[in-house]
Amino acid sequence: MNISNYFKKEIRLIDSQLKKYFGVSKSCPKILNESMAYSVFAGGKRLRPILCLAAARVCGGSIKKVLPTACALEMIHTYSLIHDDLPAMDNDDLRRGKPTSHIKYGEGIAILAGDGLLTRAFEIMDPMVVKIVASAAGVSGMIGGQVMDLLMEHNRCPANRGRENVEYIHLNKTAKMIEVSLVSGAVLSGAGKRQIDALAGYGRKIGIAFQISDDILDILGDKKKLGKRGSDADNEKLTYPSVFGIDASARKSSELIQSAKNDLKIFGRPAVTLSEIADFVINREK
Ligand code: GRG
Repeated sequence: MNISNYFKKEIRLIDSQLKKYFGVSKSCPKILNESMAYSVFAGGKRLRPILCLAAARVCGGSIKKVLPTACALEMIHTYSLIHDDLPAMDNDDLRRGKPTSHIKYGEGIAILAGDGLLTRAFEIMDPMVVKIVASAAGVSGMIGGQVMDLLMEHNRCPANRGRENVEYIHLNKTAKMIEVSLVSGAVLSGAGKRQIDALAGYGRKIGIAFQISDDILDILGDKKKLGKRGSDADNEKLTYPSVFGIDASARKSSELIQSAKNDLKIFGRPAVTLSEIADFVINREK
């Protein structure tokens, strides 16, 4: 099966499970349920749940067991995007080709939709991985990275700290959630240390490469395909291209992908899908 058909099949599986979490509930206000579902089903690539399931597949795990955690990772990711788009953060009005949550529902509901998705995620994920996911999403992970991203806006990064700070941002804001998507799939599949370490290394590297390619797409990408306007320049963000230039950034992301693919060697032939996902990370148009 080619990679695009593989993605389509996995997205169908993930979406059919995700839908189960957004049925009508007497205790959850209708507008909250609607706003959470609006962003979750706005057409994301589902990269994190796809990686979680791919790790389970390569480790011989049960998809049924891992699927709720895969959905929880997508909920955390979607919460982060809703909050990232708020006026106090990146102030974006378009995401996944649709008006952002605060444009559609107002700021208060958008903040609460994000909060709702984050807490619901911890309700549905497997208790075995709560700690590692919380750590990747938390203050020494995605939130820490986002804080540094915010602090460094409007060219506030000292010239001699560009490399150190952009590496911190990419690792924490983006790569740790991608890494934990793989590690949680492996842990829930009973993988051994060697397998977990290999998937962690692969995840961290494709995660950094993913954010570098996001930075490049923000400059060069087709905004229609991306479904967002690209606000890095307006916000004078500290990005890979702003520190190293576009060519060196593209070279760095290719090197990371090559090295990530080397980490898969211990799995042999069954890791071919993960290897193709790594290529997708830097060849994608959205
Ligand atoms: C706690 C107030 C508060 C805010 C947290 C942590 C955070 C806000 C925002 C982080 C946003 C973030 C992780 C941005 C960078 C990651 C990135 C490249 C996101 C886009 O991911 P894709 O391309 O999106 O996978 P789709 O739409 O395909 O799911």
